[in-house]
Amino acid sequence: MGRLRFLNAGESHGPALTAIIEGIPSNLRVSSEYINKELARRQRGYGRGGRMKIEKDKVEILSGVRFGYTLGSPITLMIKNKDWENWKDIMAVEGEPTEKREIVHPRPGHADLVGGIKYGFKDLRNVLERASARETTTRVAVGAVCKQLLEDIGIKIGSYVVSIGELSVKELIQVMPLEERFKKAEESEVRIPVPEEDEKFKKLIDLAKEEGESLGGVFEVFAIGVPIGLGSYVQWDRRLDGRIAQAMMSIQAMKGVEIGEGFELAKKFGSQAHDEIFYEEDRGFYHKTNRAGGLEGGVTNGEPIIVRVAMKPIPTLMRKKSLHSVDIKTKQPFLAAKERSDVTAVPAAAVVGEAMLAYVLADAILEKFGNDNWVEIKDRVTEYIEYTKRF
Ligand code: EPS
Repeated sequence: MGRLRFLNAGESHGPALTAIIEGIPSNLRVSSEYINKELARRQRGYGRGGRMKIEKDKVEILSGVRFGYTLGSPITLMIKNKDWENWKDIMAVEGEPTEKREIVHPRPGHADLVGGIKYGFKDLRNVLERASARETTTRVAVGAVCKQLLEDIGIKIGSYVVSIGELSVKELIQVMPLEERFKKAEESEVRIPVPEEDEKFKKLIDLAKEEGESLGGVFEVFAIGVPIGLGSYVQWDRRLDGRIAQAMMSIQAMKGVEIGEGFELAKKFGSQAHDEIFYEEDRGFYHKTNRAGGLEGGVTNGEPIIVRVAMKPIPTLMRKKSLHSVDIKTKQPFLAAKERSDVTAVPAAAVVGEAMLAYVLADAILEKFGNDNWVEIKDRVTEYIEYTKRF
C-alpha cells in the first residue's frame, strides 16, 4: 500500500525460495545473521514434521546490500531447499512429467481441489507445491529486514501462542506484561508464555499425532514503541488495522483476526469498551487501558498494537480413515491424500505473524517519513515523536 513491496517465489520442493523487497531505504544496517536467527525461530516448535529435520534455513543476500548496509536498491533474498536433492526428478524444470508422487485425492481444507480446477491441473502436486506454508520462509526473511529497520527506531515486535486445540493459557497470562509473555514464550517448546504448561500441550500434540490428527490454535502478535499516527482514516485502504488484518489472513491456514479485545468488545457498553485519554508532559498523550489494541480510526495511537490470529488445523491428516474426498480422475469416492506434514504449526505461524506485522509497520513508517536515506529518515522520526508530545 505504502512505499514498500515484496514478491516471493519458489515451490516447497523446488531448488530454492526467493524474495525481492523494494523500497527499503539506503544506509540501513542489515545482517544475514539476524535474518538466520529469525529463520531458525520459524523452524522450531513441538509438533513439526520430518521436513524440519532436513532443512536448516539460511539466507543468501544476492542484491541491495553492500558491506552490511542497504543501497536503496531491491534486496534479493534466497533460501535453498535442502530437500530439493530428493525431489530433483519429481520437480524438474525440463523433461517429461512423472506420475511419481502425483496427487489426485484432494485434501478437504487445502487448496488442492480449488487450485487444480482454477489452474487446470490433474496432478494436484502443482497446487500444493506453491500453496504450501514453506513459502512463509521468505516472509520471515523479509520480515527480518523490516524488523532491523523498526528496531533502529525503538519499535519491537513479538508473539506468543495462546492456545492449541482446546488447551489455552489465556487466563494465566492476563496480567503478564507483553514483553515478558514474549520472553517466556521463547523458552517454551510450543511458544506459550507459561513454559511450565509445556508438558500438557506436548501431550495433546502427541495424542493428535498418534491419532493421525492435526491441531490449530490461536497466537498473538504485538508491537511496542509504535509512534502515534501511522496509517490513516482518510481512505479505506490506508487504514492500518485493515492492512494488518489482510497481512495476517494471507498466512496459510489463518481463519480469524482480532485487534485488541476484538470480538469481546462487541459485548460491552461503550463506556467499558473505550480507552480513556490522559496527558503527562514527558510522556505525552496516553491511555491506561489498551482495549483498542493500539489502533483508533485505522491510525496508531501510541499504545502497543495487539493482534490475535486463529489458525485452523492443518488439512493433511494421517488417520487410517482420512476425510471423504473424490478421485479427480475417476470421480470415484476416495479418502483424502496423506502427505508428510506437521501435526501443528501454530508456534511457527506466530513467528510468521511477527514478520507480517513487521512488514506492514515498516511500510507505514516509510509512508509517513519518506524512503530514500535511512539516516535522514531516522532524524525525522525523532523530531516527530517530540512533536507528538508537545502537540
Ligand atoms: C507443508 C508440508 C510439510 C511442512 C511444510 C508445509 O512439508 P513437506 O511436504 O516437505 O513434508 O513441513 O512446511 C515447511 C516445509 C516449512 O518450511 O514450514 C504444506 O503442505 O503446507
